[in-house]
Amino acid sequence: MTKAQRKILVTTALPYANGSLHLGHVIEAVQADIWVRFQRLCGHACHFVSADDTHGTPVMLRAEQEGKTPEQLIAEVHRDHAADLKAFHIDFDNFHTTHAPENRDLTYDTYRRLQAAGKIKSKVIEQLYDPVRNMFLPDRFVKGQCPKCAAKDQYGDNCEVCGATYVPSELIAPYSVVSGAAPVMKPSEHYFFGLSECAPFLSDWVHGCNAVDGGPRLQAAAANKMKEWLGGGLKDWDISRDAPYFGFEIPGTVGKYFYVWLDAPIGYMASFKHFADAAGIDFDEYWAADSTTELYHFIGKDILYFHALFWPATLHAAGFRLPNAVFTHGFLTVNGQKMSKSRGTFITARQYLDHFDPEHLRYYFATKLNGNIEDIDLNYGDLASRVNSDLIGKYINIASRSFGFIGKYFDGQLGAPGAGDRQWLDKVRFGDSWDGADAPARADRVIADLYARREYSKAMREIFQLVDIANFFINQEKPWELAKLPQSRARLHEVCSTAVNMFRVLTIYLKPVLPALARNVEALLQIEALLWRDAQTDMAAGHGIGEFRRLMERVDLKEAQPPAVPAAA
Ligand code: 2FM
Ligand code: ZN
Repeated sequence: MTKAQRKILVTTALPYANGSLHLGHVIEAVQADIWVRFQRLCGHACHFVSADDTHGTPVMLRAEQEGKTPEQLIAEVHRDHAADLKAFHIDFDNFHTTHAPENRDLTYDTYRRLQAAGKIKSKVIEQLYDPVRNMFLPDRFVKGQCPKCAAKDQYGDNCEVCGATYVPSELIAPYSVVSGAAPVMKPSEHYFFGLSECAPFLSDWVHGCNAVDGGPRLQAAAANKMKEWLGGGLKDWDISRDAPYFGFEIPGTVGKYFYVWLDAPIGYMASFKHFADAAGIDFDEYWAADSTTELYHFIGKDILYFHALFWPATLHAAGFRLPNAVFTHGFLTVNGQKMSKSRGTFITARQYLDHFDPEHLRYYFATKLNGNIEDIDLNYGDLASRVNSDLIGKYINIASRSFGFIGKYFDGQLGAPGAGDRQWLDKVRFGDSWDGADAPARADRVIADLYARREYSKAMREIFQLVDIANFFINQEKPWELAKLPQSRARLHEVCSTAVNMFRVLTIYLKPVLPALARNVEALLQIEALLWRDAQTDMAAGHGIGEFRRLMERVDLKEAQPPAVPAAA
C-alpha cells in the first residue's frame, strides 16, 4: 500500500542581508535540504523556501557607509546569498527577500488581524537617542563601561568581560557607536504586541505534539528553555521602531516602522506566496488556521526565543496555522572554537567554495548532524579523512571496481546477478540481518526513519554498513582476477552487474546528501531520476550504461585547512 502524499512546507531561518553567508548558515541550509530532498524522494510534495532578512538599522547604516541605498545593498547581497546557496545544492523553491510586496501585504494583513483581535497596544517609552545622528539607538549601537565591573567598550545589553546583562541606560559613560556622541534619554510612542496574555496558549502549544507523527513540537532541550521563559513571565513585545529605519512603515502612523523581527518570519509566508502564486498553489491551503498541510521551521538555537514565543503567538492571534514543529540545531564550531574573524575560524560560504567541493561538506555535516541541539564541530582533517576513506575509498570504490568491466567486455550492457549473488544484493538493499520477512528492521526503512528524524549521522552509519557488505562481496569475487580469465566472462558479467545494482541502491540511500553525485550516477547508468522506492528493484539485464568516469575527487590533505580569512570580511 502506498502512503498518501503529504503536503509539506519547510523553511530555513532568513539570513540577514548585511553580510556574507558563513558556514553556520550553510550547515542549517544543508540540514534542511537533506530533509526536504528525502521527503521529495519519497514522493511527498515538499516545498522549501527562505529569503533574505533585509530590514533594520544595521542594513540601513551599512548601506549609508558604502554610499548606497539600502535597496542597492540588499539586491547585491541577495545575488551573493542566492549564488552561494545554489552552489551548495540547496534546492529552494524560492529564495526571496523580506523587502518584497508580498511581505508588505502580509505584514499589513497580520497587523490588522492583530489589531482586530485587540492585541496591539501603544505606550510611550524612553530610550537612548543619538542627538547628533537624530536616531534612537538599538542596544548594539550603544557602548560604554559595564555597570558591574566597569570594563570599557561593552555593548548596551551585556558585558563580554563579566557576563552581566543590563539595559543600555545602565551603562557608565555611554556613547553612540554611530556618531560617538553621548546619548540622551528621549520618549517616544511605541506599539506592542500583547505577548503577556499569550502565555496560557503558548504553554498548551508547547505541550502538544505534532499531529502527523506524534513527535514533539520542540526538542526536549528547547521545550525546557521555553518552560523557563514561560515560568519567568512574558512581557509585551515592542514591535515598532522610530524613523530613520529601513523597513515597512506602520499603517496609520508617521515615522513608525515595524521592528525587523515582526516582518522577518512573515517573510516565510511571503516567500511561499511568491512561489505559490507562480506555481498555481493555493496559499491558504498552507496558511489558513485549519490547514491540514505540514509546516516545519529549521532554526539555530540563538533564535529559538523568536520561533517558540513570538512567532506562534503572532500566528495564533492573527488566525493563521501553527508550525507542526520547530527543528532547532546548535552552533557550528571550527576546530573546537567558536567561529570568529580574529581567530581565523570564520569561514564564509564563498571561501569554502573557492577551495573545496560542496558535496564533501554536505557529507561531512551529514556524518555529524542529529536531532539534538548540540554544537557541531568542523575539523578539516576529519573532513578529509571521512571523505577520502568513506566516500571515495568505500562507496565510489564499488563503482570503480565494477563499471569499467561492463564497458570493456560487455559493450556497456548489464547482465543479471547470479543465483548466489541475489542474497548479497538483498543484504545491501535490506541489511545484513534481513531474513526475507517484511520487517520494520529492513535497512531501507531504518534509514528512512533516521532521515525523517534528522538523525543523519546514524543514517550514514547504517548506509556505510551496507557499503561494507557490497565491498565484502566484491573483495570475495575479485572481478579484476575474473577479468584475466577468458573462461570466466559469464561470471565476471554476473559479479559486475550485481555490483552495479548494489551501487545504484546505495546511491539512492545517499541521494538526499549527495544530490549532484547522484545526478551523475543517474546519467552514467542512463536512468531516470531515482526515487526511494527504486531501491527495491533491480536494473533489467540488457540495460546499457555509459562509460565510467571519475565521480568524485579526493580531498588533498595538504590543502585541507580552513581558507584564510581576508582582513575585511
Ligand atoms: O538571526 C537571524 O539571522 C535572523 N535574520 C533570522 C530571521 S529568521 C525568521 F524569523 F525570519
Ligand atoms: Zn562587566
